[in-house]
Amino acid sequence: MNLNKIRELHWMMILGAALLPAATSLAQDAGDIKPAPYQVSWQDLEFGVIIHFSTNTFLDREWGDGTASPSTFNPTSFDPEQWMKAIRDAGAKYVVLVAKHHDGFCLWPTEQTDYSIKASPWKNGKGDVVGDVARAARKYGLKFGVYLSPWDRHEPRYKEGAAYDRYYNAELEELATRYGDLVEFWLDGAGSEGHVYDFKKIIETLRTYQPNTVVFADTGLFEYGDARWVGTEAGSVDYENWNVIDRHGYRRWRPVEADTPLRKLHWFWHPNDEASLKSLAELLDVYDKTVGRGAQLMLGLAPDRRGLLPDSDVARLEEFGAALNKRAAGRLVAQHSVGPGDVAAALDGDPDTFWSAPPGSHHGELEVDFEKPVTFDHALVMEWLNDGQHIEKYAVEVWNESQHEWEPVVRGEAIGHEKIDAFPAVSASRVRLNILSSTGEAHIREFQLYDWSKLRF
Ligand code: FUL
Repeated sequence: MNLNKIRELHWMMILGAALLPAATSLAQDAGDIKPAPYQVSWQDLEFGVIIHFSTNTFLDREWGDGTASPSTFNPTSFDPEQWMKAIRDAGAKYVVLVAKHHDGFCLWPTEQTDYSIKASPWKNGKGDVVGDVARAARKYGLKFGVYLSPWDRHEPRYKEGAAYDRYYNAELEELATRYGDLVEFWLDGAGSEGHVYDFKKIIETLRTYQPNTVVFADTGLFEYGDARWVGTEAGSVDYENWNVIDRHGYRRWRPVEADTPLRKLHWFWHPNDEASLKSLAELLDVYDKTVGRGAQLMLGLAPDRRGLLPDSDVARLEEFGAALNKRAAGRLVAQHSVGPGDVAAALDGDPDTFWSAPPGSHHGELEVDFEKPVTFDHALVMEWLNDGQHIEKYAVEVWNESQHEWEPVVRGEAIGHEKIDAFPAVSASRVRLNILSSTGEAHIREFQLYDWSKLRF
């Protein structure tokens, strides 16, 4: 999404308003709002990638105008398994492929237009990028989804509302029926200023075939989406990140996905562009400001004209995955845990088990004790969200032996799927997560401490 997008979406929202149900009839209290099971599963994936590879790759462009000849699309060594190995090694769990970008060129052999790989020289027009990428992703244990740009600068019917809606729906139907389960469907509003789409029908089409796909959409379209755009491409989410948002009295569970490209500002591959590759330190910072703030990280990757991820990008993805693994392996394991209920379930490194504060409680403490003082500078907390996001204020505190009191090292409000807090290194043998306020009893999947600043990658 580009920076004009918020303005564009504002327009879409206004123009699309006639298609929306009356918002007030759907209002609910935030406290009652829980995720759908498919949203919970998707949030557990934490980190995905979005792949841009089309005529733009061959023309050194970011936004094609729809006039590129299909003959420009001709990768010499297309190998999506090479992409998937690097993606898996980075630690990502799912892949969204841009099946059609704004230029309208389709990467699968669609029956809806001639403007597709069928008209390209690649595999003599007999190829199917979407099918090959879907297969490769699953082979590497990654879930698969698609992006289908509503804005279409090639298709003449784009100027005619209803005819284009039928065209777009037919494209979506092909994608939703030919390529197995789709983990996510990216509905991108860029370029759509002044255009009215029948989003109700579009999402109904998707849902007919794909009941569990998470629909990503801008906040302006959030009646139709399951997850929301963060509003920038910087790879950063607000420190206090809530899953339930309220817009004009309409409250829903809409977790954030933050998309940011591996090469700064570039979604497609460009020649002589290695300098824009994000450093490992930048990627770790992005991770901590997205996944570490309870959001989904969507990292943009761009295969080159060979149809391969460049060696530099592969190496950076491997470094990133190795660094994440090294950080995770450094968890300080407590010797004892104190508190009501099964505290050990929050310390065992297994997010499928969790500790619960006493039923109906609005605060609680989860204490861990070490035999000798440990030094740490990061805390990681994961909330079990199936019953809603309950925690609204918390502190991580250390026991000060000489003063005989608990001292906070960090205070915050939202935890959500995962919260990573950084603070100056501190040494203590008793540490606790103090849940100062929660709307219902707190559920903690993990409470972990790390000493990351001394790690070298
Ligand atoms: C944006 C598009 O305009 C960019 O080209 C890219 O596809 C990005 C992921 O979304 O809105």
